[in-house]
Formats: sequence, structure tokens, C-alpha cells
Amino acid sequence: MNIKIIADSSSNLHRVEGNAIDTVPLKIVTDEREFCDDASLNVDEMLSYMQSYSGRSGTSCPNVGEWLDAFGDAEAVFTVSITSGLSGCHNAAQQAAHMYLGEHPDRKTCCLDTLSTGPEMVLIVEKLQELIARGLDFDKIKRKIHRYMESTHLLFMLERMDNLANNGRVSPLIAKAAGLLGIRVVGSASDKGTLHQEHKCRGEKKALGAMLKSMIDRGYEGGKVRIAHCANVKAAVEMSALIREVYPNADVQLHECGGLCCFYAEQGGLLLGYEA
Ligand code: X90
Repeated sequence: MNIKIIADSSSNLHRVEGNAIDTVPLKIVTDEREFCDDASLNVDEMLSYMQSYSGRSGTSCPNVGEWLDAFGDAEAVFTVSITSGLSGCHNAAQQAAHMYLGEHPDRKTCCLDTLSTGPEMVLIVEKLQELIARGLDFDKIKRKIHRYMESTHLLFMLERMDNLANNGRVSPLIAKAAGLLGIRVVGSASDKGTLHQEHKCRGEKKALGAMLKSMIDRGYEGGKVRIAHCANVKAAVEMSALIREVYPNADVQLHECGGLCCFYAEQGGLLLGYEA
């Protein structure tokens, strides 16, 4: 059975070297321009445009038709989407799957609501790839991936949260703290797939330390880590070094954020997915 994995572009997978699985793009829209979050998007250009633009901006997720197109004629499909707590993406994927099965009752689909985004989605996709490569059948993969998703988590460090607040994804009160000079908000994806603020740190160094502490408190013991950064490779490298001081053999990989994550995490933002 040929099993296809399709993730939305908030996973940044179209920017992860060596892992070009199918992604469906979200869009970033302003009154003047529209950015499609695919491999051809120039993220740096988008960021500098956003810095000089002061009007309204927002995002939209792929619609049912776009998901359906991505299904192609695969015999079986796993969709991996950004948290349903913040986006309609998973809902659209589910509707697409429903239509797909209506047309092809012999096929199989499983829509995963990651209750997360970015690098935690990368971990989930990598696990799916591993399970498919082992030749397991669809239902077994489905059971195993759900269990795996209980062991993955997401942390973030943000310098600004204006776009999150302006689009109603976080309370203006929390966003205000992030806007203060030198303050970094460190938080995690909650069980419901929404933003949970854990710390307000003065300076990046303290924020990275707080992230490591939060991982260890949650039971991190040297498992896989994926770090995505928005124009902040320095922090990503430092974070990875901090982890390796404690767990020298940890499998830590870094990559850049695509358009959607950069829009919301903003310049300097860091997202970290880990197993614990
Ligand atoms: O449907 C849409 O238009 C997409 C909306 C996405 C909204 C949030 C994206 C967050 C990206 C920011 C920090 C991580 C928070 C994770 C909480 C689950 C990254």
C-alpha cells in the first residue's frame, strides 16, 4: 500500500534539508500583498516587508480543495496539521478526507491534529516515515503515531507577539510583555493546542536556560530535538549546545522557519520540539 504523508507548511518541512515531503501552504496576507508559504517564498523579503508595513495582516489555511489536490491518488494518506486550537487547517483536512473516502471507499485516511506546530510536527512526520519504512500496516501505524504524539512537546521563545495578538491567537496582556525591550516570553503548547506562557525572561541567554529547564522538568532524557528559528540561527545554535552539555549524544537538528511560523514567531523567534 502506498502511504502518503501530507503536512501543512507550518511544519516548515519544505525548509528541512533532506525531507521534502508534500506540504500544503498556508498564506500570509496583507491589504497589499499575499505570500504563499511554499518552497519558493523568500522569507527574508517577507520579514523586511512586514517590518515596514503597518496595516492589517493575517493568515489563512489551505482549504478543502487544496488538501484534496494534495491527496492525489495515494492509496492511503496521513495528514499532519497545525493545532486545531489556533487554525481551521485540521478541520479542512478532515473534510477533504471525508470527500476522498466518499469517492474511494477502499482507501484509507488518518488526519492528525498535532495540537502544536513547527518542529513538533517535524518529529511526528519523521516518526511516520520510520513506521512506513518498517512496512507496518496502516492501522498499526495509526495506533503507534497516536501513542508517539503523547511523548512529543513544543516550546517557544518569542521576542514579539504582535501578530499573534492582532490575529486573536494570544491575549493582548501576554503579548504586551513580549514587546518590552529585552524581554523574551518562553512558553509551551498547552494540552488544548494553545499558547501557554511559562516565563518572562530578561535576555535571550536566560530564556534559553529556561527552555532547557522546562524540557528537563517535563522528563527530557536525551531524546530527539528539532529547533526552528526565525532569523536567529545564533539562538538555535546556543540552544543546541546547551542541550548537548547535558546530553552529548542527543539528536538535535536545526532548520529555518518558513513563512507562517516567521509571521507569528516574528524576528528572533525560536520553536523547539522534543521527545520526553
Ligand atoms: O489558520 C491560520 O490562519 C493559521 C493560524 C496559526 C496561528 C498560530 C501559529 C503559531 C506559530 C508561534 C508560537 C508557537 C505557538 C504554539 C502553540 C500551539 C508559532
